[in-house]
Amino acid sequence: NPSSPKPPTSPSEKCGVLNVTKITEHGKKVRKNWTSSWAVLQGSMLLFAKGQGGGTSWFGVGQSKPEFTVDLRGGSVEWASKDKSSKKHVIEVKTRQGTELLIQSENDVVVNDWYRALLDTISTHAWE
Ligand code: I3S
Repeated sequence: NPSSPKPPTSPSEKCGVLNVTKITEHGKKVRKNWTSSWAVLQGSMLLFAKGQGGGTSWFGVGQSKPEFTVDLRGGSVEWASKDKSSKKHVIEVKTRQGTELLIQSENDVVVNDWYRALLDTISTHAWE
């Protein structure tokens, strides 16, 4: 219903540093390339910007191009199975466009927070 009011910001807006790698692009398997990225969740979009020397500052986002952005609408999120990565606390994100990402942090609290936020986002935008 386009006339229904929406809150000004989504409860799932979030940012922080994560390790990320694509594993599939346009439905094709790609080679893993884990990088530390500044991740921003806004609306249904999840954006990654290469950190400036691993920094966590917003200035880095302004200065560097976003590495890539994925649209979470119609996507899915789950805990990655052991065969996807040997790392701990790994989330697998699949998009409707055929991109699969692994996101990870050594900090389990950080990862649990992201897991919840990503699920929120997907359910909030499920009918768009
Ligand atoms: O799933 P894989 O192929 O075992 O992933 C590992 C590789 O990408 C490896 O790099 P090489 O492409 O040089 O083999 C990475 O260094 C590892 O981190 C990858 O595995 P993990 O289990 O860390 O996701």
